[in-house]
Amino acid sequence: MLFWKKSEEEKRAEKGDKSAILSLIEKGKREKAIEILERFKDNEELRGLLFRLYMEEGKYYYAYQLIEHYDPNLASAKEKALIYERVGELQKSAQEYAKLGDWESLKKAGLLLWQAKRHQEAMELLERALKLVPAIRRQEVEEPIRKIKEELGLVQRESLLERLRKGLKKTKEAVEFGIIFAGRKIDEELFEELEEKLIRADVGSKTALYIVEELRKEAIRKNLKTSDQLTEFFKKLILDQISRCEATLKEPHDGQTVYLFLGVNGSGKTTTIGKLAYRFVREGKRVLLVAGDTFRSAAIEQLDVWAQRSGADIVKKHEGADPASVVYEAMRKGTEEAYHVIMIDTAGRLHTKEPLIRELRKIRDVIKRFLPQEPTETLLVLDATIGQNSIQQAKVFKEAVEVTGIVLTKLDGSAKGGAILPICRELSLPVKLIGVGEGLEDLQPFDAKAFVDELLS
Ligand SMILES: Nc1nc2c(ncn2[C@@H]2O[C@H](COP(=O)(O)OP(=O)(O)OP(=O)(O)O)[C@@H](O)[C@H]2O)c(=O)[nH]1
Ligand SMILES: [Mg+2]
Repeated sequence: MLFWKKSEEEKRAEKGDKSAILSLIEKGKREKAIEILERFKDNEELRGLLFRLYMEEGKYYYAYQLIEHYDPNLASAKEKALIYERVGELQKSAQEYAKLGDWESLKKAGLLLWQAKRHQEAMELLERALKLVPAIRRQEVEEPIRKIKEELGLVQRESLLERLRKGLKKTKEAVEFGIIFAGRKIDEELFEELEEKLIRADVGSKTALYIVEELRKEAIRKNLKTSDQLTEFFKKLILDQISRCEATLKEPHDGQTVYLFLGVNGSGKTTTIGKLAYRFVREGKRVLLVAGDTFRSAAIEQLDVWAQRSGADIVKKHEGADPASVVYEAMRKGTEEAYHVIMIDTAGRLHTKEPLIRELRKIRDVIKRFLPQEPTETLLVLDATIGQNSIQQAKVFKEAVEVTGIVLTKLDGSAKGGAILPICRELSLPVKLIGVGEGLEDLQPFDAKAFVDELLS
């Protein structure tokens, strides 16, 4: 009886009976409903229904065909903005966002036009957004404006080196190598002072002693009189310690590239993901952020803000959700919708060591179930302000999963930049990125030579 009723209903639906089609949808037979509705695109009412289904199912390209070839009035400005964006019609999308008029839509429109290389129009929209944006979110609009001005040559671009210089300011002020090596007499006092400064910069006492000993020997060997004659040798000693840790981030490859981020609370994982997302989106990649840190709702919200700032998409669940299930959903979406880059944020509560290790392994296994070769990078994020103390933390993460590199954050806020020496030696992991500030562009590759040159300039 039931079976008969069902097929009767389907028969009516097949003939374009709206209530029968609605009933199919209600029963979850959405694909069937879509298949039927596609034969009735000329019927205004059914076309509207088909459009709704396309939108709900995320079939933007089909929705796009409907509004382009049948009826532009099917979609609201907001829907059109989304559809055009998804099919890569950046200018059209921007036009629709601009119509909405609120600051976030204006910003979005500006970013899209910028991506479409229409700098002047992008600036105009962003300037409009700037007039409406609440004070605490102002930076989100100011940053792209500054960037566009840089690209247009209207303002001087801040170089990597300048940012690194700012980033190492605190460590430099604490050690003042410049003064020590400014032609002072070579004597015991000099070596003692140098050793103390090296320790203050957190290079570790053993390394400090080793470096000073080597300098002493060199001074005797070459009968040197003033400290400036030791500068190059000192640089070389430091460089010897850190150059083997220099490595660059593996860039996104064809297909989906997954980056997994580990690290204790507050080390800078979410911020680093945000900065990288910003870079990848600017390079034209589709980026998916994954809120795998479900421990605090604030952590999820923070990643959400970064997704908006950078123009990436996000997969998130409620606070307390199983992180591996968030990752599962993200991997499904990421592979089905062919995102280029998937970046996974995780929680790092060290006081629960065993559960933490289990959780991280579970996340890794979920990734591998979808993409056996991934993650391309598993990055351990360490906070430079706690210097050498981060080494112990790092070991727990290394025990959990295979770490491919370190991101050393907050160098700008730290006088312990020297900790990079013991970090490099004891963890035997390459340093792939360094964080030198809170801005979108304050993340850079680790260039050992530039690092040492800056520290000693
Ligand atoms: N000055 C400076 N601050 C940074 C840098 N990287 C991160 N921060 C700041 O450090 C704080 C913590 O960063 P998050 O990205 O929230 O750290 P997290 O690892 O995600 O922390 P939880 O989500 O609490 O586990 C934030 O206030 C960031 O703005 C950096 O390179 N320089
Ligand atoms: Mg976080």
